[in-house]
Amino acid sequence: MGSKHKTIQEIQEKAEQKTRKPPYYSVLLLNDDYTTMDFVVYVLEKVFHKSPVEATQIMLHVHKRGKGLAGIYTRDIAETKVDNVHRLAQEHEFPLRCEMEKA
Ligand code: TYC
Repeated sequence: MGSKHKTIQEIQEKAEQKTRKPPYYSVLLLNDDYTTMDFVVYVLEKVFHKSPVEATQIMLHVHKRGKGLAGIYTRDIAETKVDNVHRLAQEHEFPLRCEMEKA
């Protein structure tokens, strides 16, 4: 299998593979006029494992500013969180929206 000696390029590639981090995604909650504040706090506690105090702070930020960060995750986890928020919202007949973007 070729020379037993690694080229500088091979060593650099190996080092890069070892230090490369997975891409992270921000999961954002969007404000609307119909979802109750209590339900948004509930979602932040259940889906994003926030404390009651932090969940309330995030909910109020979204309510006032239109959008807010619920958490940062790798892609698969972020996709699952978005799906879980939309499924819970549908079940409770709220229009709550959630989106992800590259962090
Ligand atoms: N604006 C909503 C209300 O006044 C509360 C709310 C907050 C809705 C955050 C969605 O992501 C949201 N009932």
